[in-house]
Amino acid sequence: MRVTALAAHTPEAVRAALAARGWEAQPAWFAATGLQPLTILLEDLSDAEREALVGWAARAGADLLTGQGWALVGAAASRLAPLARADRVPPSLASLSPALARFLAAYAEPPRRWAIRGGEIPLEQPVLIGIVNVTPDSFSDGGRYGTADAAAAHGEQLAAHGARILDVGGESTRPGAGVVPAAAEQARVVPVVRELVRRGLPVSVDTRKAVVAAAALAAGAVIVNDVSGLAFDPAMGETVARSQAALVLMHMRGTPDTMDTLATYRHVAAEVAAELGAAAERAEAAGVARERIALDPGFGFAKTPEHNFRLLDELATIVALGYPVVVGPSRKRFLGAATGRPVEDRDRATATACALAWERGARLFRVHDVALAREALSVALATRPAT
Ligand code: PMM
Repeated sequence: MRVTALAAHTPEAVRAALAARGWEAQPAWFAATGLQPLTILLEDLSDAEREALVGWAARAGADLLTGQGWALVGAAASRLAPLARADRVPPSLASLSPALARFLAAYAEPPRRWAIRGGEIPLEQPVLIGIVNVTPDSFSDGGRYGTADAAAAHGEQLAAHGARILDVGGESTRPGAGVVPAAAEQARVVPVVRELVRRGLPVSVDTRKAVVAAAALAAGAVIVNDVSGLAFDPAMGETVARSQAALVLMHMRGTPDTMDTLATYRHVAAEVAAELGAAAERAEAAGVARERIALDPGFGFAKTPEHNFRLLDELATIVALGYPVVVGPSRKRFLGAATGRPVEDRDRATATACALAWERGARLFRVHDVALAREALSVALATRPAT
């Protein structure tokens, strides 16, 4: 007998093994996704739920590690699936079905498009978001594009390098930065948005403030990128909903001047996923359609380098929420911690982080050096096409 260990971290190896042995494409893919091992973490479990879970795991042949109020369940996706079905789940475990059903659906059918105002962005290929900062003090490129014309020309160059979206920001969010008054921020971003829109480029506005977002949307922006995840301005959700713009909800805690003291997590991936899930619920409650929402783990915001690396490795936990995932590692401090490179020499590290993030399910990449990230992502795409 000959024994080969397959690369079972994705269904691809099993699909290919079945295809090589004569299976048709469709059944091979379904069988491969069913065989895929998954692990779910259940928290806030009552004693009765935990007991029911122990019984179920023994019957289903699932692996279970459990403690007070929590359980880790590991099994093939096909074994976990009955727990997501109202007609199959034991009654005492019914409360876990809706979340598990969403997770399994996101895993089997990840979003293939992101709806933006007036159109949609396909997600089969990496989507590059070029950074156009019009701030005098951004940590990596502050003060370089002081006039609307210079900023727009820079944006146009990023588009020529492959940026599908240009993200215009007028308020630095580097650690310790204070709030820029809305009028000043608006005066910085609106002329640049207008100029980029005039040149036919899709624009996202990077702001936490509803009035700035509204002014940028009136000037033709199609996406709002809110680094506070709707936590800063209570009017933001409705402003975005009214305009039918798309919304990026980024994770952070506190504000840029307090966030470094709030980088305290027991289990960073689970906590960031829970907080982003709550932000998405707030956005939907404010009227933003689910298909217009994208999530971003917020590298560098209320996170130590170790937290950022853990999150990058465990990005699939955020992807499992079922929304398109954006990442913005560009030139950030944690990349300096790994490479020893100063901020102006972190574009290769950024491109590498993007490739790793693609492999874990991210689809949109907010970067300064679009050409380099695109090159790294083309290798990642060839290795792992979007499912
Ligand atoms: N990072 C910065 C600003 N805006 N938006 C999203 N969605 N994700 C990010 O990671 C992010 C962001 C800070 O970086 P910059 O000063 O270089 O723009």
